[in-house]
Amino acid sequence: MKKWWENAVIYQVYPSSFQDSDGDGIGDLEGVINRLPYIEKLGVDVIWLNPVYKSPNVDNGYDVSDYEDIQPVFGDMATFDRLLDEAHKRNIKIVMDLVVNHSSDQLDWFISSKKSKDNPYHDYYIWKNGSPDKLPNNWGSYFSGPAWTYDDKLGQYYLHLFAKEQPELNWRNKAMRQDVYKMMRWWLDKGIDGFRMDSISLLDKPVGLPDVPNPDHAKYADAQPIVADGPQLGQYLKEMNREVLSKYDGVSIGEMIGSKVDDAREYTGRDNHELDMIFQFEHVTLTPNPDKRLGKWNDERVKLTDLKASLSKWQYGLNKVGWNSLYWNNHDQPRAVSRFGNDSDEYRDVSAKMLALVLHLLKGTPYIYQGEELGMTNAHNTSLAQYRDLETLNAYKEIVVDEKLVSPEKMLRFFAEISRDNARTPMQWDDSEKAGFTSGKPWIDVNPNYVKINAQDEVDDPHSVFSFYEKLISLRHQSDLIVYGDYEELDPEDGQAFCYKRHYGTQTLLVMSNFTDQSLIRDYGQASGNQLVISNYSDDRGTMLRPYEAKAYLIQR
Ligand code: TEU
Repeated sequence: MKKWWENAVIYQVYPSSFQDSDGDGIGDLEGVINRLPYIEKLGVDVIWLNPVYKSPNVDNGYDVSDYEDIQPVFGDMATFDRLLDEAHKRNIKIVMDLVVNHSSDQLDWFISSKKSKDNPYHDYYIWKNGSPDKLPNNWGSYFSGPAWTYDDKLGQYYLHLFAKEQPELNWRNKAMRQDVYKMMRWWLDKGIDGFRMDSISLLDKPVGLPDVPNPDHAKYADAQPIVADGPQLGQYLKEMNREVLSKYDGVSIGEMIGSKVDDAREYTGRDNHELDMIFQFEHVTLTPNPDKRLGKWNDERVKLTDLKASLSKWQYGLNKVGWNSLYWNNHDQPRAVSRFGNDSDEYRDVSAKMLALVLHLLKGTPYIYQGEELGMTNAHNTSLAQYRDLETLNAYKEIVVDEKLVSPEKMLRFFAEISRDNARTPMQWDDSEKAGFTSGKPWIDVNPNYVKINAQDEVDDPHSVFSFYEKLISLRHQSDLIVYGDYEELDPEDGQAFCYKRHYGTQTLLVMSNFTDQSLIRDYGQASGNQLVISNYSDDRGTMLRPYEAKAYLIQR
């Protein structure tokens, strides 16, 4: 049976950076409402809203201190209800971000939990007896430093895989899980259309919380290999599905850092009744620094053959037994046109369209991260003062200041390539001051290239990146071949072009793309009288692929 989200396209709104309506320099819900006509014109079906819950904002809202109230800087619940209503009027669904691998340390559950060891909420979190000078194990945080913080009063440590203000929830505790399910129902009963589930692959920590064996790191070990995809995770997801998700027609999307294809076949397998689809991280973590102590901080460009191999593995791996989320960008990843394309003046437009075509003609549900549809680029920051993200700032302190592993200049080069802040610069609406994002001082610098790259210039330009995304979305909405066709990669060893086919009944779609600034010749029989469906060039040169040229042909067998 077909599911509504199989031919949907999802637009990700990072509220802080989308549209400010009250001049405080921070985006808000009223701003999202004001921009619904823009989102509607793009033609997407769903908005995934990053967290807007009450939060101390240590990690830009991924530290929730009240799951059933709105962060005042974003507005109030009445405004959220109006956003939901206005979106539904436009046939746009709203998916919320569910952050239940951890909470804020300001959530009442944690405030109670740390009152005493026998408090009913104590076991909602993960505590270990210990002394101030001996950590329970060698685990490190994604945001630098140890994954443990000591509470003097209790004489215990609590676990946090992210910031110390984000204590891990204990999913072995049934009462805690029931409270999460109750909260989920509260939102679904309001009429939201599903959840993107943050860090959900990390819920089931290994029994005994053992050390990571043979850690490569200087000080703290990367716990992900022994935490992600724990043996109980499937049971928790089945229980969540049974008790909540199965009772609604919403979509469930797991953010599953560390998950492999076999794990995903379980999580998204239709008959397993767990999740509908997942975000996997393989294609966006292909170039970790060879020095493990530096983790992801690197400025090496990915090899196309590695990128293709990863995408193909997931296309083949989930074909007919699961479902992929298709993405290049989100609020944690650098801008794709800078990372995988070419953001020079000469090639930014055409390479942004090439990346869009390659992604949107794959099998799965495509995601567009705000500004991607304009061809927005990395920030190209030159100073540490321009960064806001704690992951970036903590890494600088640990790697450059404390450990002195690399120079400030080198670390700033790494940040310019892959800091999460590259995706968090304000939406570029027009060429007025601050790009029309705010009338105040933006919380993070607007990318100076807004004068050339902005929605006002693109929305009505039939040759713009925006219009190209509109075409791709419209194509998906009218084509079972694009939604359901089987994937076949062509020439995996080709390090310059990414070409593949999609097969559905008697129809075949041939997709060809050039990832380089050179002209190539690639002949897959496309020229013999087949219908050119879409191209990022205005004419067709048959077997020639010009710089960053991408096109698709319908081949009737
Ligand atoms: O991220 C999960 C995650 O592990 C990575 O994306 C991580 O944020 C980092 O970028 C890896 O280098 C989710 C949210 O998307 C992220 O914004 C939050 O900071 C994180 O969880 C904690 O809630």
